[in-house]
Amino acid sequence: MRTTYREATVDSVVAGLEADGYVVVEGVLSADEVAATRADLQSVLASTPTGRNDFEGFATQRVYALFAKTRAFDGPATDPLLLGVLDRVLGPHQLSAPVGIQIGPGEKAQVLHRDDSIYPLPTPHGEVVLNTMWPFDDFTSENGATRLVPGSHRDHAAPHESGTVVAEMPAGSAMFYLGSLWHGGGANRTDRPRLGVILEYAAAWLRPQENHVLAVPRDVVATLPKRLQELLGYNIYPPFVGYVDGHHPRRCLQRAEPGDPPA
Ligand SMILES: O=C(O)CCC(=O)C(=O)O
Repeated sequence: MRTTYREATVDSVVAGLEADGYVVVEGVLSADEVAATRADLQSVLASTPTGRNDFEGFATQRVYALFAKTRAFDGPATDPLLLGVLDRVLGPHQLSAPVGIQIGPGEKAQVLHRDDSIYPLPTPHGEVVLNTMWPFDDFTSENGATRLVPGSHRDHAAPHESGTVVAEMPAGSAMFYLGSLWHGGGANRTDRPRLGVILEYAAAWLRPQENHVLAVPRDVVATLPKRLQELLGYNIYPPFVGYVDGHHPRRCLQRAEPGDPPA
């Protein structure tokens, strides 16, 4: 399904995810926001190595620990449409893998995979992962746009390459896709890199892919909005999974002031 940010609702995005496993929402970020984020990411990419294996891509750069390196995704990660869809699809949730992905010229297509296959859960199971891809170049079939297998969230057998569609979309879009949907990065047959960022979320009772509590310095997290702090691990899964010394982990971000209740 394809829609616009102006028209999209939580209901329409959830319905599209149930039907196809993915939804492209165009016009989430303005041209100015795309340009500013791109510039910020380029300075991070200047010192980011290329991948170490076929999955990362030997001609692809990946920016891990994203929230330690840029403030450009504080807003997108807590976008109200996104949080509403996450509540419906996953229930209590957290950031799992926020990663910048710049696919360089000459990169081969990535193997098709499901993002939730890293968790050893019996299949079928309810959705435990929801991913979003944010393009900062127009994604085309030539420059490495993500390939998806529509409907494959209902069929856990590995699909054939011939079932893929290419998620062409303009910079400033956000593509939602279920963790159970088969997909992979595309081959870049152009002479320019393709820049996108994934903000991947998981159910709050799972271990996130990246350990944000170690990846993002605590004094940085202390300056962020409360919802983002929670998404970065300073939260509990009710009733108390994730406590610290018997208390809510939010307390670790609070500086002790005279008169504070004892920890
Ligand atoms: O870069 C892309 O288009 C998708 C990458 C991906 O699916 C992954 O690395 O898990």
